[in-house]
Amino acid sequence: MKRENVVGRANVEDTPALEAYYRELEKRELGALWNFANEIEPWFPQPKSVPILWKWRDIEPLVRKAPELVSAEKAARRVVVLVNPGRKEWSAAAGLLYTGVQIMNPGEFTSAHRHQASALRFIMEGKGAYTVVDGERLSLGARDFVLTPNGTWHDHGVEAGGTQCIWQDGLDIPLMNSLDANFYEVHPQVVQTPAPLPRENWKKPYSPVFLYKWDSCFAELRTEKIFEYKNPLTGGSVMPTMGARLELIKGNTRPIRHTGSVIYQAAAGHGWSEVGGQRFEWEEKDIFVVPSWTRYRHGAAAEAVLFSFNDFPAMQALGLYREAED
Ligand code: GTQ
Repeated sequence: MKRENVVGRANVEDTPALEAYYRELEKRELGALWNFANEIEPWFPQPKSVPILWKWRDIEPLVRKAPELVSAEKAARRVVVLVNPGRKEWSAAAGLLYTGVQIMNPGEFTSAHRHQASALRFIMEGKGAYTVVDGERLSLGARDFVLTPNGTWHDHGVEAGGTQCIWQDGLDIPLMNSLDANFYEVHPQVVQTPAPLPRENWKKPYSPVFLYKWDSCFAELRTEKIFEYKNPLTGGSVMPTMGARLELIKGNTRPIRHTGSVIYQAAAGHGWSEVGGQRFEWEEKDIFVVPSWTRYRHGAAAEAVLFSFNDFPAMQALGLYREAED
């Protein structure tokens, strides 16, 4: 039986009288639900985002070109954004998640600001990068993971004696804008004056730990096969809207699908993923996405590591997280 003909689903044929009626409705900013009910109430999630893989070898030359064309100061954030062809309007890499690749030369810095959107960064390469989060200065090395939780002041840069640094930014910008809940403020100083950040009686809805160094995360990953970046006070996700993890891949993972989107970066080694029937061959620094309710699995012949971040905490907070193994 065709879905359109299932009892309880709209199945109305146009007549000249109905068409005239629809024009009358339209003139008054009204609509007839039966014409679009099937679209706005799908049987299961119908993401506009498509599975997509960005090969680092394709985006790297363009990322490296940006500093030749625009200063970090003028750009404010000199970032090449990875935009899903199905979610251009929201500047999303997939679903409710934004991602971009930021590049900074030695001696460059960005000005301090804060916003309602939460940010996280996974350092791809370089020496001497730092970020200042609510006054706390953090030194960033390759494959370190750092948070800029919602509402925290942040600026960043690369020390004069460092090398060109590149990292992946992940933000929940499309979620904030879908909820019409985004705010943005510029700090009174161009860059913050570093100062210790008191941690007693931590009441914030995000992790008091902002920096997760690669070596200790990787050591735990080796034994656990999966490493979830956690808020040590709650054991839950690092921020209220986004979670992040490392996965050790060797052999094939079982196919799964779930609500919520995932943005991956290959952190070490190489392998493949099947996402919604597409096969992606990935190697270090490649970035790919899994849209909501899209079946996927990963594989690697030799040990490989995938970094990823997701919007599962937002889904769970709203009671919308669902997964299936079929
Ligand atoms: O560093 O705060 O890639 O505000 C996009 C928006 C980075 C940031 C991005 C941002 C930032």
